[in-house]
Amino acid sequence: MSLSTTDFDVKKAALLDRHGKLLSRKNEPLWSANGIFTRFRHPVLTAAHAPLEWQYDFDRQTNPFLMQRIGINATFNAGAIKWQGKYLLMVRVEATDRKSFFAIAESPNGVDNFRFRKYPVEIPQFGDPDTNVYDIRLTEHQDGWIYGLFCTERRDTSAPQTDQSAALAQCGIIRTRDMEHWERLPDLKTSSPQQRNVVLHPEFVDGKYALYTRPQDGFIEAGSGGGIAFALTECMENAVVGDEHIIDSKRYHTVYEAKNGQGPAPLKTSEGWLHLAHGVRHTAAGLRYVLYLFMTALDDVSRIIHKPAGYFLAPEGDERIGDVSNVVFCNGWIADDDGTVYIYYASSDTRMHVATSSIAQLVDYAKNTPEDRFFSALSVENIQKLTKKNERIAHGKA
Ligand code: M1P
Repeated sequence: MSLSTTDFDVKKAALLDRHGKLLSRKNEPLWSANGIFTRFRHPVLTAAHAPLEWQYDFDRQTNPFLMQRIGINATFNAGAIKWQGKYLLMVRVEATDRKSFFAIAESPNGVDNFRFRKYPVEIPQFGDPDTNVYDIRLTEHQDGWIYGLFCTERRDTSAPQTDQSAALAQCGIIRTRDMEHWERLPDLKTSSPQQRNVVLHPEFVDGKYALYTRPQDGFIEAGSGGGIAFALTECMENAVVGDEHIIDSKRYHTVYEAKNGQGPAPLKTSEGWLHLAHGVRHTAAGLRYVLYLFMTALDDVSRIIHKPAGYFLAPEGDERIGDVSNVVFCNGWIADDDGTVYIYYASSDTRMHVATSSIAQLVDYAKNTPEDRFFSALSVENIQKLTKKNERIAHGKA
């Protein structure tokens, strides 16, 4: 028995009503205990934000029970850009068939009211079709193009037929001038068997395009690779890198001991380039992904000048739970002209959040947070130094 016309219309109205309310829900800043950034009460995007037209056939004849025909599983790991006065997220949307694709969601204020455009982005194919695409980094380059570097994943055909999990990750490249029409360029060529988290630097370096790469041996394990590397290519139309030199390596007993990866394209400040990255460590419960921040020099973008110890932002509360729990990941941030920075991070490969800060706060954090000295006793020294200073202040002796 199908739904009566009235029931069909009532159910459709209820779906539209709930969806409309979710999309127009106001967000609000939460108390910032660390003073470094401000989290917001609600995620900015969830699977439930996906347009209903992507999911339901609203024809009563062909969908008499008004059932969902295409399910959306998650919205996460978004690239970001301010475009024509709006805050745009190029989101990794994952459907229930496990395929990820990109879709652009726009907000007038960067913290709520994100709405997906009518259709997902159509990525032109180049050569071997992409089985899966994800984690795009948008870079407004000095050359006038907006580039999108993303991970393109295909089955590893050297694996036996019995192994249907072996995958090869490489860096796909698209570009646009209007955030509507995309041109596909050949995938980046590197000597690494696997490549993820590749990011284009926004300015030329020695007249070349500069890339942050992440060479790795296996699909999950970084193996002998790992570490954020820096490399140059003559052009983007046929991007090839030879030497990838590691500028920020994985290191024993840190939050990036297993692997790490550059987040979004770095932000230029008067004191250096601000970088956000993710660091991964092993725990008994599996991998834990956190975000950390560092700065590189204006006269050498590959030279780290400040690197606070440990994480900048780690999964908290509900953020800890999702398809891949205990993960935060960021591949998009936006710096406004007034210095406000919108940090778009995903939690547990499931949903998107925003945290706000400012260039001034982030630079202060990078410069004045103690660096990792790699031994417990030295961490204690840092705490003693700060506590003694506060003791002097309390006694009016500072
Ligand atoms: O599941 C956590 C993340 O794992 C991968 O990141 P990385 O290559 O740095 O380990 C990616 O698949 C990423 O999309 C995902 O969020």
